[in-house]
Amino acid sequence: MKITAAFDPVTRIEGHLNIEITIDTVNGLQQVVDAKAVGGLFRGFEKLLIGRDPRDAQHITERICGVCPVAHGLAAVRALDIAFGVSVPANGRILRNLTNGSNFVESHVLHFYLLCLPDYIKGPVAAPWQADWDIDRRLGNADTERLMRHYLQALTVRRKADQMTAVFGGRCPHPPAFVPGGFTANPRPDRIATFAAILDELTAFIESTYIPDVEFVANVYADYRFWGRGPGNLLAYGAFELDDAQTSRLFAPGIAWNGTDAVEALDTNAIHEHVLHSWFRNHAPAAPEESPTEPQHPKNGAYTWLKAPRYLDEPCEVGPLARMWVNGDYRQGISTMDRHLARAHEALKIARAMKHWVAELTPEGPVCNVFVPVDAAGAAGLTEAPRGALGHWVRIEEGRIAHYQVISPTTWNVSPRDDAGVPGPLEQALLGVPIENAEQPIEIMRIIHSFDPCLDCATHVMRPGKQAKVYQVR
Ligand code: NFE
Repeated sequence: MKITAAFDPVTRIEGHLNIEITIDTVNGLQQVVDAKAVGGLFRGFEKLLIGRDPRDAQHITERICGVCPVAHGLAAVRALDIAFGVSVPANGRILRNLTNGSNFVESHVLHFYLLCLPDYIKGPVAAPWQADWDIDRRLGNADTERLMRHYLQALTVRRKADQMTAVFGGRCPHPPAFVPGGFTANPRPDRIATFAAILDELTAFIESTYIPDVEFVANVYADYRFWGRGPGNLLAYGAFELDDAQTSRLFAPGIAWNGTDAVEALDTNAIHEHVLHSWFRNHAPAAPEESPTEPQHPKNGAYTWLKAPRYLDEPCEVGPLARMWVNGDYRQGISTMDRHLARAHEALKIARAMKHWVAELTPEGPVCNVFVPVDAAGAAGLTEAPRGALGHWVRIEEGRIAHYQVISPTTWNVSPRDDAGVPGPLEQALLGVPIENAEQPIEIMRIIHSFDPCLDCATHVMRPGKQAKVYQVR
């Protein structure tokens, strides 16, 4: 029997995501035969930036999200560095890296413990944290209790990581210290000491707790190394500049096709946005520097507010696994569990790098070069957010923002079908996944969560011809 189900909205993510799936029996096995990812909110920041002073861009775009504001501030000022033709002094570059790096650590710890772990352990049933589903949870009491203790520890770790972001960033979320030409915070010795001391604590947690916990769960649920692959194309813009010319980075940019080890150089001209299945006015695939943001709802054949970014017209996964793969740090596989493993090991790589960077700061040294706003320019600010490749494209005319386009990581991963009808990465990752109990399809949630989508809470499941069945998590 064919069953259509909708998770609306998906819980334990950020934002509003609805996943519609069709489950059918193929070769005697009940599995997902179709999936649609539906982004339920129109973002519209591109529209509200038009006509603004470009110097406001980082402060406004940081408000796109409370989880990854740092990366948006960084992408905005990277675009403005280029537009204004201003370089960044060493201190400014390092302070940007440290503030972004601490947000990565916070976000990765949040993701594993608070957003994903409840899919695998039987904790207390509490809405909307965990449903009373009778599903395959494979851990005994001792392991469950240990992981629950670590869950609680992770709350403190997150707070401390946010403190680190605020040490130089000024506050968290939405640190105001990002400016074109560098950063505004003075790396005073006391701030350096505070940052370094918290970093040591967090690094110890990643080494002794986070990585062993992810490896433990990945071993117990080893079958999830076979499920949730997606298209296998892994794309990274690169991030964490290591020199003042900004030519070498902790994570280099690149693209690996279909899970191969061969990494190609990235050509940003090959990025286009498709909107045939999105609630935007139809246009041919367009480069982000010129693609319009004209909402049209309802629209025939459209089902989401997310556009479909494509590289050389192909869907690509972005995120920790893509970065670690492109850089040769993790190549065990592409799957639900590989995403968790790559993310945890990435947290350690960044934490260890931050230890060096914080020692490279020159206390009281210059943090920012003087910039002069220009009347006309166009530029792209490409970087990495915790969830993957992030780009801001800006065009300035008569001293004001004439065009702005943001392609966030989740737009890559949770994109809909493109103009050729090819599903997005998450949609593809759900196809063929065996479902043990269509009433409680936990397999779907585990795969969705592995992408760490930023879109938000309660789950319903619907069947054709029947009223919406709402799973209220009480
Ligand atoms: Ni709202 Fe974000 C990250 C960005 S996801 S969390 O990481 O950019 O699209």
